[in-house]
Amino acid sequence: MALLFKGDIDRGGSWERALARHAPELELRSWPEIGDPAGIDYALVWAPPPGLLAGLPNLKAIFSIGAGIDHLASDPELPPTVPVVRMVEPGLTTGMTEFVVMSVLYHHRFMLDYLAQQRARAWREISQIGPQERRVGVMGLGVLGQDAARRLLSFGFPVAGWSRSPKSLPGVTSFAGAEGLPAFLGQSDILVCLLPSTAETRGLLNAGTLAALPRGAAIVNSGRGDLIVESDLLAALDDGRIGGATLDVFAEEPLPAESPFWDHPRVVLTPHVASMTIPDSAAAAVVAQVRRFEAGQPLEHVVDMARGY
Ligand code: NDP
Ligand code: OXD
Repeated sequence: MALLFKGDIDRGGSWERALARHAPELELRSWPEIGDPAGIDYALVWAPPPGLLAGLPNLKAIFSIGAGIDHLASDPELPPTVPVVRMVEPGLTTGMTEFVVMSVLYHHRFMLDYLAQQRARAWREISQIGPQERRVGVMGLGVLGQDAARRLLSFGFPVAGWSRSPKSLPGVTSFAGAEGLPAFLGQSDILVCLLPSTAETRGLLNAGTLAALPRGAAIVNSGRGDLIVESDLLAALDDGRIGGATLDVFAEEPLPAESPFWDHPRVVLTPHVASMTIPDSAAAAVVAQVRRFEAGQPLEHVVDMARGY
């Protein structure tokens, strides 16, 4: 049984070692040395060149190295009948929860203001408010959003979530669908975006929806850059309607050198590193899925390509 691997060159070695440790029986073919395409059963990929997967006639499943699958959906030749599985693994989930908790605490504790004061050599206290007075809204209550929401609750923040279908998560107020969006936004002092990029979510945060947030709200976007209309966010940051933003993802990546986000005083930015798939725990998850599938059981976390996630 052979698995094609096409990931990031720098971490290829760690993946090879992890896959060999978890499944010594699996023949690993690292792109571009793919050998006989007809002998490949599974693919584990990030941003494969368009057409690569279409050229594998006996492919049984495609595993995305990331939780997002937009890097696959953009391939016009993606084989339509081969299941696509998104990445769900504990390392990726833990990393995202760390990033979200860190970012929410950063805004909650006025760190953007203190950084500005530090640069101005100003020694001035800002009155602190308790977590119970800071309402956090998590957009996207999937695997990552639910884990982050649970951890945020443990700090004492009132936490709400917004998703396509209603959720019952202990302690988390659930809002769902287009009809639930205005009320959800209206009570999010810190808005965390953990939605996938789909036809329905692209541009969801625009001048109109940003205006529904409480004045001075902060935004943490670690979902996808195209969820936000960036020019609308900049305008809202410039006039103070949005008090600050932590941005890990952008419509264009790498972020162009001329982007005003780079040196905006109310923005913290990171280069799409909110979380990373950890080769060891991810290899264990992929190998478990392959074994399950080979034993005739269904794959988990299969993407509905028509829905986009
Ligand atoms: P899931 O598929 O588990 O969850 C997606 C969530 O989004 C679900 O709650 C879903 O609702 C909700 N959703 C999707 N479309 C809509 C819609 N139109 N309206 C309302 N809610 C919607 O994904 P994950 O939690 O695993 O990952 C989320 C995203 O995080 C990834 O797609 C990726 O883009 C991003 N990501 C970013 C990383 C980074 O480093 N910056 C790292 C990893 C992931 P429902 O539950 O009702 O289906
Ligand atoms: C992603 C990931 O989807 O890194 O961005 O998992």
